[in-house]
Amino acid sequence: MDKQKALSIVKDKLTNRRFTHTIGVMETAVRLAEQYGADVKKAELAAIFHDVAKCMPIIELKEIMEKNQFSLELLQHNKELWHAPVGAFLTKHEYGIDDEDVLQAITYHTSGHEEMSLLDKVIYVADYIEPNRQFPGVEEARKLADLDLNQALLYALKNTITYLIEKEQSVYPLTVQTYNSILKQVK
Ligand code: DGI
Ligand code: FE
Ligand code: FE
Ligand code: FE
Repeated sequence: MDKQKALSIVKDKLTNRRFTHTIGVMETAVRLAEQYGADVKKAELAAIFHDVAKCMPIIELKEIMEKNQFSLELLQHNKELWHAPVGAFLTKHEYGIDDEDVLQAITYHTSGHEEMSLLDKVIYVADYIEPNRQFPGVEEARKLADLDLNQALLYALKNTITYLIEKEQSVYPLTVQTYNSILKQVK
């Protein structure tokens, strides 16, 4: 699918603010893919679709998960996590993209997973540092991303987990497993 077609699909599904974020992720993902040698076209496509389910009502996300045998474990965890795998599902079944690398990067863009590919890492980090993001630590994450993708990823995971703990929110086990796995790759 070409870039303009993909963008026109997601524009329709997102608020203006979320679409602006998506453009930021796309541009950042392309830049990181070039820098670190990931597939630039796959990075662009995954970034465009990564939040396609983000603005759907929770009840619809839940329905899609229940009807399509998503893991019960995920249904019991925080709703914030649902849009990622559901987004990948829709990208495949509604929009016909069947590139497994792209679908995997979308599926795991919120939690990460233990064996992240270069493309998965590019999308995770691009989502975290895109230019419209504003939160404590984002400047540091951007600096790290210029130098070392794994260091940027580790920093993002550490910050996310710390933030969730400070707010007394549950941490999805896969998020912690991802942190442990990247820690090993960095040290
Ligand atoms: O969709 P975005 O806002 O662009 O970013 P995202 O998909 O990376 O994250 C969405 C939200 O998910 C964000 O508020 C942080 C939250 N999150 C990430 N990991 C976990 C999590 N929430 C819980 N409860 N547990 C996690 O492990
Ligand atoms: Fe997201
Ligand atoms: Fe993220
Ligand atoms: Fe996002």
